[in-house]
Amino acid sequence: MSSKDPQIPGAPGVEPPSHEEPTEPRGPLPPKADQSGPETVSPTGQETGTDQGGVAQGGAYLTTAQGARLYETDHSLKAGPRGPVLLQDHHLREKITHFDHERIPERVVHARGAAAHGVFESYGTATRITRAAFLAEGARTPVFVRFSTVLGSRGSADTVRDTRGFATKFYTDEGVFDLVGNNIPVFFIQDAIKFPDVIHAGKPHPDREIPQAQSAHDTFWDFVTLHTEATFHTLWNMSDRGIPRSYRMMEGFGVHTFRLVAADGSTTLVKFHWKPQLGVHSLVWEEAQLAAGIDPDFHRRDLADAIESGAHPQWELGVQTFPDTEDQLFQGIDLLDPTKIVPEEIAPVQPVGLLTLNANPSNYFAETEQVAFHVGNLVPGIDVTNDALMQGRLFSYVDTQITRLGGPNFPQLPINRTHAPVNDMLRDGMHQTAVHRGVAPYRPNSLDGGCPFLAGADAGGYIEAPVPVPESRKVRDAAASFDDHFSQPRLFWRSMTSPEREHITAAYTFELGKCYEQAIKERGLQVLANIDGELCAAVAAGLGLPAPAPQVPLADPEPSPALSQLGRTWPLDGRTVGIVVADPGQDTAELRQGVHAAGMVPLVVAPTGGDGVQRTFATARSIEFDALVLADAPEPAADAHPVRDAKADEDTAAVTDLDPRVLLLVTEAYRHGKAIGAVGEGEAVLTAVGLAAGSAGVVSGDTAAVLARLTELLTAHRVWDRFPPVLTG
Ligand code: HDE
Repeated sequence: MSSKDPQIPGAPGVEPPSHEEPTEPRGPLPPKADQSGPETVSPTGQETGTDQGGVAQGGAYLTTAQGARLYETDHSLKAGPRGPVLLQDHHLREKITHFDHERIPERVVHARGAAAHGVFESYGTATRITRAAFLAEGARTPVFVRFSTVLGSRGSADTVRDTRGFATKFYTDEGVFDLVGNNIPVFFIQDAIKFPDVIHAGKPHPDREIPQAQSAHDTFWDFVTLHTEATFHTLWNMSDRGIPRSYRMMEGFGVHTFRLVAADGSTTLVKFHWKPQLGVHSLVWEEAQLAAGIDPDFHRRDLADAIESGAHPQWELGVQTFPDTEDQLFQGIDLLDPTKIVPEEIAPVQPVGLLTLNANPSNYFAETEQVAFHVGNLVPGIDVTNDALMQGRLFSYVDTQITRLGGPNFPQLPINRTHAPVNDMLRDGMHQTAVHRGVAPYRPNSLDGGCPFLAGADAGGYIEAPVPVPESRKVRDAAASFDDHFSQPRLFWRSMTSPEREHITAAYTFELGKCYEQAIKERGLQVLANIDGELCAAVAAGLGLPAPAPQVPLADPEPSPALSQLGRTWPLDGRTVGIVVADPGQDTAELRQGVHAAGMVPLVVAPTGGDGVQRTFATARSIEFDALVLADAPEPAADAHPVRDAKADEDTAAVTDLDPRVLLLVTEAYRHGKAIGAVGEGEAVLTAVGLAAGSAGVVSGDTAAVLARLTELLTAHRVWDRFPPVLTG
């Protein structure tokens, strides 16, 4: 046997291989704590035995898919070491063939996402209006939540300007309930038949497939300026809501009006809201753009890191309730029009339960990618309305999932399995994994003893609310109230604070400025003129175009303060504070402990790596931090300080001595409205950057004083005084 012949360990005359891999097989790794998927229950209610303790492999040895143990997997079977590969190499063909088919189609929209497991605890406050068991007092329901962007493909950046999906799967005892919502409470269109139009307009141009995950291009603005029912959703996108700071800091909305059904059969119309305990916060645009390049996984990482560090994000589920009247209007607002909100000041959001995300998925593909949500996954006590957008969605989700997940049996995938017993008569099909018993998958039958039986309301059957259908005639049309496209955008604009208006103005100026077609820019300005003259004039000035006059009467709506993200204070769980040190060996214990004690995450940033250093000047960038602390310099390492030699008493400009990466870190943090603190010698950095202590949100002093002030500043998310009012408002 030549030295090039395959070495079969244990074969007669073959020495064990001498390389550094372990020679004794190890058992599979134990599953990570608290990270298992939903219960492994087959559609027939039996244990499937496919869950092997959270690891892919069930045994110690590498095997084929059929379980035969393999002695080698690095070389194809050849006719001699330099000869051709043999067709009979089944292991080669199995390995390559499976790899060739590893990818499934990405979602046609919402392709880019991140998800987490959690629990929903009901307060019991909704029992008067719904019989849904998971909303009964004290009910605890496992959930899986997937957040997403809409336009980008699977590998696109997280922080692009876009709507975010917020889809929740409740594994209730009465079956799966999916609340497939967004972080924006209105939609671009009033009827699902236009969904292909708005998505084709938003997706990259079909000729060059650019731009990726962006709305700042001609086809998007062509559509939304011609089709003015999109105005309100577009305005939300151009506001700070389009660039959330974190998935943990977004509101969620069911968008449509749903119908709740109580035990006595009475019905109530509701809109669902998710309210984040951490408040609603956003990036600033430059930060979002930087993050798209520096850390395209910014939101995905933030969610996973926060959960892993124990900062479990929470949202309250709430409902706005409306009487189920024949006209389905509430104070003149058409509840069937998904381009309208009902201001919270006239219909308060009433909390009904608490969602906590407490475990990361253990396998992205099996869970986040294969999860399939559907607006039609309803439980007794929750019903749909005649909203034409919702009605189209009731068709679309299963349809698209049949293609994406390769057939009709995707409800059997572990992440999609209900936790309620399943006794359906759906049979066979691609990827069927259940071994159904019995001979009579039909009703009525006598051969299976007449089973399964039907369940009336008393036995928890899902019974559609017997609401009257309006008497009318067939039309392709909508109610006249759907024609008002501008009064609620104006309400939104007038509810914004000064920095929020600035951001909106800058966003429109950027997005329309990226369009090539003059006619589209002009139409964009016309839409803005119909919202507000000052907004239109500011964007027109930025584009270098005249501001048109409004084409509709401009109303004077009562502002809705609930729409603004500013003006309150919020908890700091999971916020990150960068501690910039001059020396990797520097003692930062007091600072780190202080940051930890405030529920935040300290990240030490040093010139080079070292013990206790999480980021170096080469790897750190301001986007990662909510605040910066410039730590005291250790004695006598003045020459290793970020300001290598402040030379305060010499003419040399101190800034030239500052490490340029620290200069960038501090100036970006300042520009993005982040709190900055300097302890002791750290103040020299402020001087070198040209920031006086006492500038808005810049503090100095001893460790305790700096931490106390930073913590206070952070509760408002950003230092809003750094964004001076430009518009008169
Ligand atoms: Fe979706 N939407 N959508 N959508 N949607 C999908 O289903 C659709 C709409 C939303 O994390 C698709 O499995 C139509 C509104 C989320 O897996 C598809 C219309 C809202 C997600 C689909 C809408 C949403 C989707 C693509 C009517 C907020 C991601 C992949 C115009 C209330 C769920 C898939 C996840 C996904 C159709 C509009 C939310 C094609 C026809 C309004 C969060 O079925």
